[in-house]
Amino acid sequence: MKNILIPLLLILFSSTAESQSIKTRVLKDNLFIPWEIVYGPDNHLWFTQKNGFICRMDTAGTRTDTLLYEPTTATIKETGMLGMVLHPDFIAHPYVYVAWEYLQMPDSIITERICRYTYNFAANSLSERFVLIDSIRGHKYHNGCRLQIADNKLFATIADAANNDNPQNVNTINGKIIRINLDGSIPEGNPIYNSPIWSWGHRNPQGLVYANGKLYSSEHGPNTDDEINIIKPGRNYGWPMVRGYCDLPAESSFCDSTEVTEPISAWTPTIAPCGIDYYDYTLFPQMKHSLLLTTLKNKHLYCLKLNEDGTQITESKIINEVNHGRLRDLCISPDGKIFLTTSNSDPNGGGPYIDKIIVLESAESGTDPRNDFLIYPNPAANFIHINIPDNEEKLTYTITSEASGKRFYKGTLNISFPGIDISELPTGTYCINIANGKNIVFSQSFLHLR
Ligand SMILES: [Ca+2]
Ligand SMILES: [Ca+2]
Repeated sequence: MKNILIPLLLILFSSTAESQSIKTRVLKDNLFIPWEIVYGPDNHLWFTQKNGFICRMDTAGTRTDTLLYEPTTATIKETGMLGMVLHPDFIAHPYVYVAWEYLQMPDSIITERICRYTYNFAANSLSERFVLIDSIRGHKYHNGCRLQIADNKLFATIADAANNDNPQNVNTINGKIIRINLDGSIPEGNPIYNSPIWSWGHRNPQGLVYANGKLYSSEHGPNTDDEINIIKPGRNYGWPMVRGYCDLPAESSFCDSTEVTEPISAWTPTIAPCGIDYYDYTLFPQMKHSLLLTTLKNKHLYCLKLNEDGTQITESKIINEVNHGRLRDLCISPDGKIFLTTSNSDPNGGGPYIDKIIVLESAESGTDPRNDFLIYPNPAANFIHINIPDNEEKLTYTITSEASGKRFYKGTLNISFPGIDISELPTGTYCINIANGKNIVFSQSFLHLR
């Protein structure tokens, strides 16, 4: 009996220790297809909406600001304000990269561009549009547009624009994944000289994440064979000659002659895979070292466990707690919470805006740490923003030099837009104290760089 009991107890113990139950919560409602969501270094959620908006929201969902609206955004079917990524050194280079479609006149041709905007911390807005690539052929279906930055290079998925001739033709960037410098120029080391093309043979890749030294993508197949691929330079991913694996006779001969790279996972029936991200946090230990994948058609969040070196998927699980219809994209906060966006509104914009941002939290966690004070950015250049909890009504602040103890500023916070212009402060380390009456309720150091 003893011999049986001990292994049983070990199994029970290890399963509870390795798994954390999940609760979902709606953070924001009444959105229109938030196509991309990014967790920013300012501890805010940045998201696009397909109808031309770029927005920024605190992680409690209490305040959402429109940073930019592009009125020329095309919104028919799959076009719109789509992929977005922030510069990896955002405080020094507050650049936001976005891929979107517009109608090129006079013939109303659906055209895609990738451009960069600059975030102004004081004004809390985006401006200074700088175009990196323009005149990419778009279509009402198949526009790709997922962006990712790795090694200071911008990767973008460019779909086939619903034309099967594109993916195997290296004279067009449609049906490709491209790699460019952060100023739009073509980097050295791309597989084709003076071309942004990094890989080809793609149909409509809708997810892209860099992790484990690898670039993973999700891709929509036709009526069969949705895929997860590991993207390598100069490789052919097969479309339209190959769907999924090289497993049919006609595919095999093409695969042998052109060295097609097969996916690491394929789904038939299709699931319509979309945004992907890499999870390696302790909050949900059951998801450690996995790709998380949102899907549109079958409306699930997938957890795809990777093998040790990240080259294979060893297990695919559906996160059953997520039940909010079609899922478009996700991001993960540094403390391991998962933020999802839905895609249930009519894509042409004709109906009500019913999309949401959902957060996955630990069901065991108690108080919500996000309803706390927070200052950002840190280091700060000209302006610091302050997150304040919902229930605060009147707060005062002081800013003192940590080196000399000299007090530089004091005042009353504007509760509806709490922030302080610090552009006149000398470079140095300061302490901000925030008080409610005579009680200091928050105190933190920050670095000011002029
Ligand atoms: Ca393929
Ligand atoms: Ca196949």
